[in-house]
Amino acid sequence: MDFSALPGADGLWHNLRLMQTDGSVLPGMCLVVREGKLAWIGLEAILPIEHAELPRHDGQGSLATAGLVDCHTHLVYGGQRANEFAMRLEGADYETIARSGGGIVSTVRATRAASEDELYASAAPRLQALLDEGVCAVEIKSGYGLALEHERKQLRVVRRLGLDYGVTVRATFLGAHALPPEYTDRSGGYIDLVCEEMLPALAAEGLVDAVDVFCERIAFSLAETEQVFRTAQSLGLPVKLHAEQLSDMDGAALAARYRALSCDHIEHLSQQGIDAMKAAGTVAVLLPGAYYALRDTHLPPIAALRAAGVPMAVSTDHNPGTSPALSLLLMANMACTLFRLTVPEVLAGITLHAARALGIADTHGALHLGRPANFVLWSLQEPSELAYWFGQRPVHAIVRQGRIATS
Ligand code: DI6
Ligand code: FE
Repeated sequence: MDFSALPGADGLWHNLRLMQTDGSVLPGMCLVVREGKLAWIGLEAILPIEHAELPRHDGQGSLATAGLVDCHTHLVYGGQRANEFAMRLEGADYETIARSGGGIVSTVRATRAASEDELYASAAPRLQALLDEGVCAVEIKSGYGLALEHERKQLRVVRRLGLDYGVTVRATFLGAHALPPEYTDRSGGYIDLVCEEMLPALAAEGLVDAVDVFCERIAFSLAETEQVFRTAQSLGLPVKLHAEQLSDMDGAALAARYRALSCDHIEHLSQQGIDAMKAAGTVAVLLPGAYYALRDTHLPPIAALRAAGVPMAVSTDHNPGTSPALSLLLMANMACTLFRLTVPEVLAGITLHAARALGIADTHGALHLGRPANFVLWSLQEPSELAYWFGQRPVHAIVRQGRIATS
């Protein structure tokens, strides 16, 4: 993919119905793009004269929104795990499979065996699928290498994807995702390696934008999580957490003490965790794909999060084990159907709040003057249709980083 070969989006995008942040729609709107940035937003009827002669792109009455943001993915990995899907159908559960050498560690074997180019080649079409649905910023985690050279290999692929596809990519180091086989029963030793060697080296190479940990009884303890957070803090990197997915580990409260950008999964989040997240401004990232694929029945505490005013984001959590999903709009539908998010909540959850969960809300997740042009025109009548249809791709046009990226 050569992003720089795509046509520029400079010009007057008119005949739009623009979705506002509260979910309402303004007809007769236009967006002016100059040098790849939003230079004017408003009613066509009062378009300033200096923009009147620009080349025109007729939106044909389509619904315009900010580009979507997928704030939690594990998009770069080797192999796939359909065998575990089959095993779960025969009665095995995720934790049992993980403890018997399958699960994350089996993807680690496949990722270690793959070259950088092979990882790139398998991840690229997955990224393209997200982009084709209007995603303009995406987070991609490491965590299937679990050794310096293999985590580096994953993160280099993440950076290359961002450059080649002209999409904002945030690279999150998830070295503390699972215990690699060579450290069996030596989890303290592995966390020392993560903190003393892997994270400092990868951060120095400019490969890391944030740091995540899987804090869980099949992964890392609260104390180990804190050790990683302290290292991240000393390197000036923001943290996030896979928190309370399978059990309440009190991880969210710890993450909030480190001013985490987000706590993700959170099916078993307590009121104490919610209060701590609210006080710290931490975003709750909901991952209905994993909830669905694991046939989880323990709902995240949506009503309590709503009552506390914790911002909620929704993401694919694309990964080969628990969420082989490549549609953020399907996740939006599932967040409504399974978790009972309202339409305005879910629309903010795949735009504004997802951008906050990545620390990029000053450039993504909403349309504002001066920002790089990232927007989607949808062949839809009203915003609720974004969450209502599933299995459709109602895209009319995509402008990503100032270029027309519609395939
Ligand atoms: N939680 C998840 O949902 C993914 N990682 C994590 O910590 C699952 C990763 C996998 O099973 O490969
Ligand atoms: Fe995840």
